[in-house]
Amino acid sequence: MRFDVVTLFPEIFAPFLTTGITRRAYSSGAVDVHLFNPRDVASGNYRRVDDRPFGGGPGMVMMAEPLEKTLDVIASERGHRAKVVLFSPIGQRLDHSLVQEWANSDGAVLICGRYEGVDQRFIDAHVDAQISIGDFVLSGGELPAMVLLDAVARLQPDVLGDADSHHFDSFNPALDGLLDCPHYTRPEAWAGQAVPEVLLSGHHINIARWRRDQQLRLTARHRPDLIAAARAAGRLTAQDEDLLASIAIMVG
Ligand code: 9D3
Repeated sequence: MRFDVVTLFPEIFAPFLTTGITRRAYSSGAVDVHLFNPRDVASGNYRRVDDRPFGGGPGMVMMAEPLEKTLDVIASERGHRAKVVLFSPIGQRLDHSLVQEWANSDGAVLICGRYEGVDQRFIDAHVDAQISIGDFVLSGGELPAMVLLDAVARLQPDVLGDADSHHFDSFNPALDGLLDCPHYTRPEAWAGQAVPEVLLSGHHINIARWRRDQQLRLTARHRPDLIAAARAAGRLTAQDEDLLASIAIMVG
């Protein structure tokens, strides 16, 4: 798949694309990322990409023209017009199911807004979808674009060391939509704290049950909405329900 990222700050993507377990996905072209700076196609001596808002108010607005010219450059490279995504605080909230949809796609053009926003006429003319990563204010769409690319890249076959680690991720339906259990590694004792006995026992059935119980406890405490969703989807066993009932008794 191919993602074309439109950003005034392409240089902040370089270390992200060449570091960590996702590097292979980018360098192999499984997730082919191309960067475009609208300033490169902006006109005039000053190559303006932003201007003051009509009607007044604080901050600047990204101009439609340099963004549209950038889409033209991308379309001629690709040989067709791809879907255009704008990262914006008013967008649809990113979650696992949306990541999965983009991971199954052949890519898109990702537009990173800066300043107060983008001229609405460009959005009306060219933007197919808007995505937000949550209800907090960032200074632009670059981090959200990297968030989507990272989440998509790690879903590619052969990206994770253990070929199917992501089958066990929280929020993946394969983990029944529960939070992950705690993890421990060497040494067996650290800062006066031992590793839970069962993990050292070699008893795989007991280990699996302990991990499942931990998942249920953590999820019940921190994300009761996910317990309700797992139950509604028929993903909880009778044994799971017994464990949850025993927690409820302890609590109240
Ligand atoms: C005062 C109105 N602000 C809206 C909350 C203006 C504004 C602030 C920050 C407009 C754009 C931005 C820059 N943010 C993004 O481009 C952005 C974003 C975010 O701020 N939070 C979560 N997801 C995203 S996706 C893009």
